[in-house]
Amino acid sequence: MSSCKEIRLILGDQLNHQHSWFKSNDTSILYVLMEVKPESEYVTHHIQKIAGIFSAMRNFAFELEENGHKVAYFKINDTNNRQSFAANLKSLIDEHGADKLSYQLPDEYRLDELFKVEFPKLGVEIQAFNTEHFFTERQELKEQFEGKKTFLMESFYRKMRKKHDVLMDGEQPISGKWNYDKQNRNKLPKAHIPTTPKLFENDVTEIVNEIDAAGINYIGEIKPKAFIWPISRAQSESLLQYFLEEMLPYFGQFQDAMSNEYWSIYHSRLSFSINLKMLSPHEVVKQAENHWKRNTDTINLAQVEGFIRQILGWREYMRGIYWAKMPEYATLNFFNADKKLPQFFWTGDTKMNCLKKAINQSLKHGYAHHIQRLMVTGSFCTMAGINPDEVDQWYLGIYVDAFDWVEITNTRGMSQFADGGIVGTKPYVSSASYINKMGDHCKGCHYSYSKKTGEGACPLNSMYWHFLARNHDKLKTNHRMNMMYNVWFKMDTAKQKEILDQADQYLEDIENL
Ligand code: FAD
Ligand code: DLZ
Repeated sequence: MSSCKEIRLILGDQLNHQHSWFKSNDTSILYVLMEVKPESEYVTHHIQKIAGIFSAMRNFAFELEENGHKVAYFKINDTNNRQSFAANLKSLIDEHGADKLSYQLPDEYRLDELFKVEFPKLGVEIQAFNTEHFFTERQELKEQFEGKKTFLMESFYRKMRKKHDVLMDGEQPISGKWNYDKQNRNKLPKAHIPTTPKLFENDVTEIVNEIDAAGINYIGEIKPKAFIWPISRAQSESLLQYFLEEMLPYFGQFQDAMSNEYWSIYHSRLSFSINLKMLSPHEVVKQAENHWKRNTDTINLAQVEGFIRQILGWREYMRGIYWAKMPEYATLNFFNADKKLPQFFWTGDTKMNCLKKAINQSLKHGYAHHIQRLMVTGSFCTMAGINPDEVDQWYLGIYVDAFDWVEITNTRGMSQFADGGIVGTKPYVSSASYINKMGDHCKGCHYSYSKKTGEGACPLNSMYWHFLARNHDKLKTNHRMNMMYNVWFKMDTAKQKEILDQADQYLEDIENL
């Protein structure tokens, strides 16, 4: 039996080669990673998410060993795998006579609490370490907005730009402007063909077979011999380089565009790598800024600012909200929405073309870009009054990048407005005119985007007004909603009734839309 004084736990989303833990080699330290069933089953995950995480964990463990570290790895079907973090750790502590357990702070509240309760029972010294991943500390956002009613992302973002000296000219933003959001709202021009996304062809057959053998329930499709997501730091780095060279010149401009044909347009598809910590947000932001500085003739500031805002701004802001507001945040339901998520979210079988595309590509790739998540599936659920618990379960399961801290703040907060306006200043809901403005989904759709009522009217149109009308009491003091309520109250009552009746009809028959 080899003895190790200290056991260090690494979670499936803590694959950070740059962590100070790995700066030197120490044979009295045993690193441990484990595939355990409860983590695969707290929600029904997409098969690509489970296979991607297990593959990346196995690669990480292999690379640590190659670098001279001692590693224990529990595969999902190993006979000695007790399928729990604490039970597996206990057996390692006993086997090695270790007297200390270290772990990196989990990003998820559930695990953070679990570890605080279970680890002290193991009878060894416990030490928690920072993940050394984020720009901010867990409580930083809370402290910044102490005593304030709202947490404004824009003021947080500007502070971050200054603090980390990103796109700055002294104390001022480069070129004098902080935000180019308004320039980032174009649809794809007619003949425009976006750059092909970089897809890997990883063979994950063995892992998928093991997941099946373990009897883990999952959703979605996978091509096990050509798995498209990056499963190592090297692949993640090459995806980042590809993005900088091929996609960044158009990123901001087409950030909000939607398309029948192109499923990721100019989006980076880096969220899986960043959330697993195979890439650090610092290096992604710095490399984007430096790449822009070297290529100002081909990349304008709006493109790079749009990208950096997502990572230095939104991503850190969402994490800050999570730690400021959990665990209550996971229970918020501002509109008291209580409907069930329609079955077509699991099959893609709907006549609404925008939803069909977004759901089918999510099942196919475990991915949809931000506007699909926010303005297609998200907006539909908000307007239909779906219970946010069900909406959260769907988003947390289906996307390869979905982890509670960033899923729940985006879904329950930004998308469903179930937090009553902590993350967003107004609900993100849209009628068909927005969908039609930003892409080509409405062309060839079973429904007509220009009709509010009657045969073939797009359900989104009447649902939009139904949502506003039934939630007037909750939204009437929100100044950002004034314009839309003015339009609604100027409509004659017969027209209003026709629209509400149409929406009622659609909502009653929601499974068949
Ligand atoms: P890009 O468009 O290329 O953006 C670059 C990077 O910016 C992303 O990789 C991501 O790290 C970061 N980013 C962009 N927007 C956000 C945001 N709103 N919050 C946090 N980070 C952001 N993101 C997740 O990582 N996990 C989730 O579970 C998740 N769930 C979401 C659910 C809903 C309802 C909505 C509206 C958004 C959600 N997002 C989530 C945010 C965003 O949609 C994804 O980060 C993005 O689509 C990932 O694709 P990408 O890497 O191509 O992003
Ligand atoms: C999502 C996930 C899955 C499916 N499996 C594992 C696992 O077997 N072992 C592990 O350490 N982590 C896994 N994860 C990630 C965790 O469930 C959890 O979401 C993150 O660690 C929270 O930040």
